[in-house]
Amino acid sequence: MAGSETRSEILHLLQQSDRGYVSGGELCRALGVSRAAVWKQIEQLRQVGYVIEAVPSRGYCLTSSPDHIDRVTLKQALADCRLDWDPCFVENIPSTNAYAAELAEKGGREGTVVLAEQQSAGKGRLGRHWTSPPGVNLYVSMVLRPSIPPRDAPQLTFLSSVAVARAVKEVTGLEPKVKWPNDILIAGKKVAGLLNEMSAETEGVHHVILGIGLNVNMTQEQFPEDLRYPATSLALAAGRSFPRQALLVALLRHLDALYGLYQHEGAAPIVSAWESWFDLVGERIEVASDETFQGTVLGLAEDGALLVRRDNGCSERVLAGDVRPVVGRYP
Ligand code: BT5
Repeated sequence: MAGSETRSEILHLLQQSDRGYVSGGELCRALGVSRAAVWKQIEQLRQVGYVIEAVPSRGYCLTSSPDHIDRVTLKQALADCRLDWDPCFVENIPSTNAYAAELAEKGGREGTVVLAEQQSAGKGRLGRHWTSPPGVNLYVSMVLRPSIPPRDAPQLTFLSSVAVARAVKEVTGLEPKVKWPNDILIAGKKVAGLLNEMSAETEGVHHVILGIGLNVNMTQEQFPEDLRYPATSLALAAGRSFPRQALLVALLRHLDALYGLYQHEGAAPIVSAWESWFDLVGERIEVASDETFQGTVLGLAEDGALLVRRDNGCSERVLAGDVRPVVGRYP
């Protein structure tokens, strides 16, 4: 059993114990590891913020936890999902997307989920950086292997946007909006960014990595000053903190359901679900793509293009770029 699995099992046993204390011997027997291994993992749990008392002849007792994501209870909460989600936890890596792609290249199966406490080189689009402080947010990447042509892969960005919006609304009661192509906003401020990356040949997709960064309990001081757009976290927007695990469970469950819908019915229901979280149809926006121009938003095409009517009356399909409303919808 790997160290992280032993740690997760120890935590689970301590959390489940109705007597409060679990003896070192019981932990060794339950996990089939040595006392030294148990002690080492208890020390590691303490280092990441768990308060675990050790009382001679009684054992270990968990008295306080940080906002932790627990593998065992996460798996239980996802047990009835269509996909067999397989979470893989890491403390600190450059990027969950890069690591998930590495796993996928080595044959990692659909449903592999990489989750990090922090990222040292979190990736945005076009080589941009995603600020990823430890312990407060969700940094998560999923491996999917859809049977679709490469040109359809952008549809999955809209699928994950809807999953994030639904999860945020369900767990926090806040009213998120989606922004084309890959942002989730609350009151006009960016609370989540999505980065989907694909490996494909002409005939088909090998895998798609769905990367999601959701600012959960991040404080104002943790944001850099030079952000492209105003940003927020769920905690800043609501004035209270939220458990990351509940958000992750909701996110994966919505993703599971939407992916099933996508596989059975195609992009149409995903596009209309996305449009229901989008508040710029009929609004004037500025598009920064190959060129910069203004126009009125018509909606989203099934391939993920944003449909915009230019001032000269021509309709434009915008496939990549950034948009912002011309008048004050966003701060
Ligand atoms: C995105 O790019 O919004 C995609 C972000 C995807 C991050 C996730 S985290 C898990 C997975 N693993 C990765 O390595 N990445 C994914 P883009 O639209 O290019 O926006 C990037 C811009 O957002 C930056 O240039 C900053 O201005 C701003 N930004 C950076 N960190 C932010 C944060 N935590 N919250 C809000 N805005 C941020």
